[in-house]
Amino acid sequence: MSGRPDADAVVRAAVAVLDRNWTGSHTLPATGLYPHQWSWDSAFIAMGLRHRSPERAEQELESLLAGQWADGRIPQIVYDPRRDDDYAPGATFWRSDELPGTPSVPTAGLVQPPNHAWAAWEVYRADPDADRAADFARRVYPPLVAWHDYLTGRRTLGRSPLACVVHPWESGMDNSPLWDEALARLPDTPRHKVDRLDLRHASAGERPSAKEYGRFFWLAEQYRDGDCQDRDDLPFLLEDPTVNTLLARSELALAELARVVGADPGPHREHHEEVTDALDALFEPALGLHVARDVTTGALVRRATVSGLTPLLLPRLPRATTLVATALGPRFLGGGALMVPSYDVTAADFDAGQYWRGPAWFNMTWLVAHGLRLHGEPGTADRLEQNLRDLALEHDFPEYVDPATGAPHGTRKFSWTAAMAIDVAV
Ligand code: 2M8
Repeated sequence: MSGRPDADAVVRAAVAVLDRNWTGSHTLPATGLYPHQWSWDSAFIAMGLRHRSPERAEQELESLLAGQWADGRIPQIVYDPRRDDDYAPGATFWRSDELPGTPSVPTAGLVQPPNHAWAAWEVYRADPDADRAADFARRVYPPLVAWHDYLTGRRTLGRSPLACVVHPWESGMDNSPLWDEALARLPDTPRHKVDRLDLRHASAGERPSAKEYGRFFWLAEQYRDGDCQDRDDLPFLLEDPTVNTLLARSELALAELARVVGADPGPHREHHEEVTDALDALFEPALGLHVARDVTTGALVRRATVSGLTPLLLPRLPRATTLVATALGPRFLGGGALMVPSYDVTAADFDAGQYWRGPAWFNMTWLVAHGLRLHGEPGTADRLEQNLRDLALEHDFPEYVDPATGAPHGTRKFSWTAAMAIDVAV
């Protein structure tokens, strides 16, 4: 995609953002609002960093893996103890050091979507130093296998090969409408005082509501007080399309890494197929895309969100034609959106500025653009990527934007926005 006049300017500015947010071992999602290392952010960041510094991209992923638990989970957050007063819930909330099988660094007990093996494979491929790349592959393959084993062993709680999330934070799409009904069944009164430290850095209208935060904390408390054990009677248990799509996509990457390190790629390919097939149970014909399944009630959550478009990343997806039509149709891109809205623009409660309830996110647009290219829509993919990098540069790498106007929201100098912009500009 080289040759576009401002590609260099995009890359220069984006690299400056990633340099600014680099701590020496990992990249903060943004200074201020997110002062620790976040799991799926780091994998997206590595995807962009690999073009400028494969070595640093390797360090980014390995610094996250230093937070892995003995049961294989890669935590949602690896805390920087020096910044524990800057984000809630912090390390003192989780007290991970009191549990057996936890790493020496403090972490959250929850997880985030598994895009790591995919990122590791892309970083490996981008590293021109063959010896360094091979060493990296040898070091990261076993912990990445353990991570997938955790998800397929302990997290398949819905009598299906699909992995469950036990908290909205685990989906990465914290206040997505997919979680509304399940959250409504929960108390919003945690014992722990809900510190809204986030509101020092972002306006209340752009963040989850007080009620949502009450429920987020209550649920996190329940999970922590159960020693972060995964049981099929947890109060929040859902199968999410993006989590499982990234699991399936990452299994393909693990198959490639297995080849490199002399392991058997077969089981990864088989698991990829199994999850791809199982995702069909989340397909909702009336909406023309995948939705979440509430394991507690057994019901599908009938809301059209960007999560349900990401199965397009899977090469052998049976519903690909329908999903492409839905992506291009009135609920998402049909009205001329510049990037992919996080929620159905035709829904009565769509809100173009409210976090995961409408705005377009750079990581999700990047994922959907990949999927559209894979399934025969290169023109739309190119247009989305062009808008992605242009809006990123124009608005100082915002966290998310109004999908119709491109107006920026959330924090600025946001790392995965910069990383995605590099990836599409080089
Ligand atoms: C947002 O989530 C955190 C909790 O994990 C928060 O709101 O404080 C989400 O956008 C999530 O996807 C992202 O990983 C995280 C850090 O950028 O921020």
